[in-house]
Amino acid sequence: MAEGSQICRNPTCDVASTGVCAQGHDPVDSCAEYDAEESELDPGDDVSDETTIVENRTRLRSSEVLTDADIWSFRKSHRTKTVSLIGEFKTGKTTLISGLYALFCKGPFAGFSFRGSRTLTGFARRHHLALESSGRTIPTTPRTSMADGVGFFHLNLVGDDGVEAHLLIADRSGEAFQSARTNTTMMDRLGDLKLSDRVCFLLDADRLTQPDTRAGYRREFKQTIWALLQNGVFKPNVVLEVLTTKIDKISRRENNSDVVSELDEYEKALVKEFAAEGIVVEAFRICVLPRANYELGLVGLEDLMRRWLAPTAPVEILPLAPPQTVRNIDRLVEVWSKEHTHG
Ligand SMILES: Nc1nc2c(ncn2[C@@H]2O[C@H](COP(=O)(O)OP(=O)(O)O)[C@@H](O)[C@H]2O)c(=O)[nH]1
Ligand SMILES: [Mg+2]
Repeated sequence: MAEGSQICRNPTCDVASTGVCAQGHDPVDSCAEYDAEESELDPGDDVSDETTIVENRTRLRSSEVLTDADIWSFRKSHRTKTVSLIGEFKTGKTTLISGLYALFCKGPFAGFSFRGSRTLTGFARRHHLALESSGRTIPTTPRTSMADGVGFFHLNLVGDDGVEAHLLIADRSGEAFQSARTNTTMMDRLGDLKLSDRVCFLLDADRLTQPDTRAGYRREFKQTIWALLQNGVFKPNVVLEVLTTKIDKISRRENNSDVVSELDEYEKALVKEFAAEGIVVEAFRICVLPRANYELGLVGLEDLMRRWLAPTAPVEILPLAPPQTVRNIDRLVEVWSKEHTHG
């Protein structure tokens, strides 16, 4: 208690030292003589103790894969590029994601260096299963099940020019797309695709060229893209690409050149079919786990990274000037737009 403090107007009351009111009022501040303003019996002490505890706590993120809900707030506070991988199960989506993570673990790649990630555990979980040290005889990644929904992996990278980039890669179960192709009510469950700046349709080179799977797979692959486009699941300026995976598998076949030209033809026909409807789709090839042909090594990943992180043209946000204006004031938007573009 500070010296000279006077919390009770009654000079005979010792409330300041004993906390007991001479007139027996309880609580003490219900006494008319008691001056709460001068009181040093600070009821806020408890609260400030709590505050100290809160300040000393560190919030740990789980660093598992992000959900739709997490990325809404993430995208509001960071400039991000979102890439969605679409492909039936076992086309190599998860392998591609863990392969990219592994490359950035080693060092700078495709003009970018690793700066951080919100999904390190998620990456590590997928990656360790793709390595020999996991105890498996062949490298593989866990199968993503439909119940898992969509999961986003995050990479925070910095370019050689010092520019920071946030990449979100969406991995979703293959079953979700298979069901969406045949049952359009499932499209509602693919709402996250509206966030994607780029969508990659993964085409399994092996399944495409095996005599027993060839016909059905070719048809279904195209149908999936058409079904998604016709149901308007993408945002208007989305970039679409077909990514042929596992090209090591076809490079080792006996009739190798025939198979490669078969793939060539399919890719070209696909690009042409969509172009005829005014839809730009480009085709690229990758190999992430060249276990059918180790000499081939990794294919297409450096270009893929540069492509995915390439700066996009700024979105036109200026309002359109109203047509045929009579009054000068109605032409202000047009005047400002010109100043903005020329200035
Ligand atoms: N030979 C070869 N196998 C691959 C390649 N990429 C993925 N795989 C294999 O294909 C299988 C399915 O891959 P996964 O990434 O789990 O497919 P997802 O279901 O689309 O996520 C796994 O056994 C992988 O090891 C590749 O480039 N070459
Ligand atoms: Mg998977």
